[in-house]
Amino acid sequence: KVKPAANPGAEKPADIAGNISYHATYSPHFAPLDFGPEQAFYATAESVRDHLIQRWNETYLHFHKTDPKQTYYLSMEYLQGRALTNAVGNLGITGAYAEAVKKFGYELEALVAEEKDAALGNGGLGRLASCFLDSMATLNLPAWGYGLRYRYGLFKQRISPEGQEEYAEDWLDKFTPWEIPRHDVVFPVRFFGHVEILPDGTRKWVGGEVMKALAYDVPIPGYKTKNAISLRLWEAKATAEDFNLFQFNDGQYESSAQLHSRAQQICAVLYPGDATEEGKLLRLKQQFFLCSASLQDMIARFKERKPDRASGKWSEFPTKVAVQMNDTHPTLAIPELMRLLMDEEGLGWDEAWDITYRTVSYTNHTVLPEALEKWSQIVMRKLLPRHMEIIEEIDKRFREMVISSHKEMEGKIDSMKVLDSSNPQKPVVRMANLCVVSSHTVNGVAELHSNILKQELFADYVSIWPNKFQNKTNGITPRRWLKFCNPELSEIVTKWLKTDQWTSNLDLLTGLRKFADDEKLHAEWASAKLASKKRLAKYVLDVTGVTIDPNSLFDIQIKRIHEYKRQLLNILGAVYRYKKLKEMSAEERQKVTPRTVMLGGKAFATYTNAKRIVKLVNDVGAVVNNDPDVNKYLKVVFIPNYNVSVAEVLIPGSELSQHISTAGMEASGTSNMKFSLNGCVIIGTLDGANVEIREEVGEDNFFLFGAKADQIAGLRKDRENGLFKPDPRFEEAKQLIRSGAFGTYDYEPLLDSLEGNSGFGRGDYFLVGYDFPSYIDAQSRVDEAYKDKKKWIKMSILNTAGSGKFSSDRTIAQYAKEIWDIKPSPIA
Ligand code: DL6
Repeated sequence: KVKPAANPGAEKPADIAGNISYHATYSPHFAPLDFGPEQAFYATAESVRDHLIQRWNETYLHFHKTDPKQTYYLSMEYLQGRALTNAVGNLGITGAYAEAVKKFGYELEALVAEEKDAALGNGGLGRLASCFLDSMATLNLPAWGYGLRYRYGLFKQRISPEGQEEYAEDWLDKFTPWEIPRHDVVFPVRFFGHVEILPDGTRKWVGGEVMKALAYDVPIPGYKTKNAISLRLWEAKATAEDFNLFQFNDGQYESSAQLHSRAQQICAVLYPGDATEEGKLLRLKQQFFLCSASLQDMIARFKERKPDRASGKWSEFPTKVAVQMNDTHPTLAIPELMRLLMDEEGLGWDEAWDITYRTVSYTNHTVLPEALEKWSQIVMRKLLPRHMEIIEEIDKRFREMVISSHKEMEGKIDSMKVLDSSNPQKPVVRMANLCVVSSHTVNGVAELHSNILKQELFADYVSIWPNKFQNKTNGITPRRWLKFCNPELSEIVTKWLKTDQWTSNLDLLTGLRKFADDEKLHAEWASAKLASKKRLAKYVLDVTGVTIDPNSLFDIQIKRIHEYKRQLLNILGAVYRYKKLKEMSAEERQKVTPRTVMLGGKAFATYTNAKRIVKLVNDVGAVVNNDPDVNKYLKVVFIPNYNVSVAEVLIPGSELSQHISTAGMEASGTSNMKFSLNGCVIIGTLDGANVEIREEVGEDNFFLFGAKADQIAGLRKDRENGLFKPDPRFEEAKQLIRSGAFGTYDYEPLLDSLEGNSGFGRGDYFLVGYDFPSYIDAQSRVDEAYKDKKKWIKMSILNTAGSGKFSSDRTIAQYAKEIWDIKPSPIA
């Protein structure tokens, strides 16, 4: 075997090729004669993995010796995407690997495309977690991620004449080269059972079913550093003892392996449907499985680093361990840490509570009421009887504390308490309340969102804990989202800044501002953008069969399909544009700015209106794109199966992107940051991080429209009182759809949601009608601005120049300092 060099940067392409050959020959997966692109990808990835393992081990040993305080990020979602480009890029060995694979007749880009996306997440929350890991490693922070190893990632979306169809995304179909199964890291996780009181009065959770949590480590290399951290993913397993050999030999195959099949269900899919009681139970099991395995692992490591801790230095725990809960999904970490400390380690309530409170912190990612998790107390008691006891005690003590120390808040206890039993048939645990009550810090993810948390959602708690609430505006990793996905633009940035340091100090981008009028830069910028647009046009042709013109304005909205994100506003705008184009003479049309509107995103399988929106976009596209009168001036394309690697093609090629949620509803958004960083101008509302992006890039370089967050409640009231007068242009757009111009599918339920003054599924809750006229006006300003190429390119440059704040390095440095109290610890 050709060993990987200790310093990967110094490795010669010939040695790398030898190492790839080794993996191609001895890897158990391939016949030696068959070295097609897929096999070449796996062998190359395994060769890169050797470096990652070396660094992972060195980092682990370094942390073991130096025993720093370490953060553990608990998240049910990670949207890692592809790893090869990122790995060689962060290790600084892209050129050497590109040369090495040429020896086998391959281009590195072609091999990269063989990799399946690791889509263990749903949207922004999961991608944020992945960007955070990249920054934690890059900043040399002692920090790890914990998640679940879902067998099937987020579903694959196909578009049929009926609309969106969902298929299992089989990222583990063959295997993933990036994970290391850790048969040495296994913990038991119990479900069901009952609580026993032991003779000494302590309580013990016993019985029920016990599964094994087996760790898989995914090494995360930092950029330009030797440090590599871990994303530790858990898989549920049953043991040989759980296999009933007698039943099997008796032909009872299914019942002989019941626990095995229940274990498989736990990590089968992300967000199993929760319409049924079984589905709800499975989701709760998943959440607990993540929390229990991760906490046992943290405690084991805490003891491993200083063996004398095993005999009781528990007060040190919060000085060595920080646990960040990514939204409420890992809330069970709170009662599980309490249980482990009390029932397994023998601590009393007060000490266990003090440790837990000082250890855990919580990030809120949404104010949408339907997304604030509530779990049935009945289900919780059945699945986790000891945890339910602990939650009851936390709730009781919280209420007592309010009455004894904050008498003035007594009247608010009902909405603040953790347990809501107001409906005796359906008593629930409010997970966000449990998080707020039990965490030392709670943060929102953009200034506006954090203010809404403090002033509305969690306002009552602020008077009890004025210093508990913080803001940590989200960020994105500039490595994946500019350097690697847009090499043309990133070379220009490096050339004009005369340094590539911006990749780890994104604030340096402000240095571009002084060249914003430079014609030479304009020419280079425009040519890089055109190259990315051409690549995108080819991609669109490949996946949809639609030809788009790289000289038209590329206008993109990509995100989960949701009514609050208002893809419906976008498509109604496109319908209105189509109608106006149809009404124009051929001469008039020639003055119009040609535009290609692209939308992409997945609708949750049971979210009917979101699926109707997907269908509408596709139907509008089918008519517009085939209408010879207008298709030189307008195309509407739905990009299927939007995921991280698709975003890496779309974002560099974008010129305008839409972030148009109803103000106050999008906690932050992170694709807005990716677009702006890539020199794309935003059309958007004053919502989430849009507010801060506009401040940074300048008002003139952002197309603003729509109601403000503090107007929304009043506007909804006005509407209920019949005071809303729809703009005729809005009526025209809806009418054209109703006329059947885009087919005979029943769009009425969707359009009806925009009508009426109130009522279930009616009354235009998301204020599409109210914002429509200002949206159309803003789009006209876009058309005018795009005609002035100089002006547009300057806007584009100033967007990139103003993106420094939105690096996840900045965000993570703030978490490290202001919440976790951890410090960089680079390997020497
Ligand atoms: O913080 C990451 C991301 C934000 O950028 C989005 O604005 C927000 O919608 C998302 N939140 C969630 C949580 N559930 N919901 N809805 O995904 O977090």
